[in-house]
Amino acid sequence: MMSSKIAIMGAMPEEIEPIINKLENLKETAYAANKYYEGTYHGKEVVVAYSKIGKVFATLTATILIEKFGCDKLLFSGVAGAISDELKIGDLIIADGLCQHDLDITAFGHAHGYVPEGEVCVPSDEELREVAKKVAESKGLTLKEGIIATGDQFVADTQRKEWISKTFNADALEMEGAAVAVVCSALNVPFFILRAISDSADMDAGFDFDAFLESSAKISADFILSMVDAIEYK
Ligand code: 3QA
Repeated sequence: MMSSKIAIMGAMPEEIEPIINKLENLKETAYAANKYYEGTYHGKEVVVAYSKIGKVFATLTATILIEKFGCDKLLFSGVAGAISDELKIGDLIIADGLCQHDLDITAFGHAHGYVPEGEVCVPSDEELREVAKKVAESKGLTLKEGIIATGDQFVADTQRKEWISKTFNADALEMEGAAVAVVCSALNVPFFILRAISDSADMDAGFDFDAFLESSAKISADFILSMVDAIEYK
């Protein structure tokens, strides 16, 4: 059996606290103006960090988890704004692909989210998605699978949300997923993005986010820990 080190990443402290609280053999390392938590969960090695908000910080943290800490899988846990009407606060969505809704060189005739040598939509690892579906089944939870749109904006505007919906066919939006996807895909590291809904990216989003960040982050974190249990090393 090959040993493995699983990165677990969030953007905000609230998104990773429920995970760090359950680790054994915890060791904290300060690096690159951030903190990285190495430990074990039921015997499996994990490294946990929150990046801070947005694509740039997410890129930095994902890269460090892989290049400095040697993680060979990355699981992201956090909250998101819902686009799909099917998604209510507390519901879980996994990304089958991630795109950057604020990446725009359309002045040159390119599609939204596209730059040369990039992809509009970066697919997540299929095996990890299968693990997630098994975990959901065993817990009796509904998992939606769809496109997640990422951008450096907290969206609290129905028009912007509608535009993202029709341009990218996205079901949820957040501020880090696509950055993690670009890093992991370039470095050939299987990755998985899970989000629990905290708001609906509309007029009430700011208020809902504050009210549901903690509870939704916990729903996502608990699911991710069950995934760590379910991941089999080969
Ligand atoms: C929002 C967090 C960022 O890491 C992206 C939450 C949930 N709802 C969203 C929405 N639009 C975009 N993203 C999201 N996360 C950071 S702003 C609040 C910071 O409070 C996903 C997400 N509607 C800091 C306290 O001042």
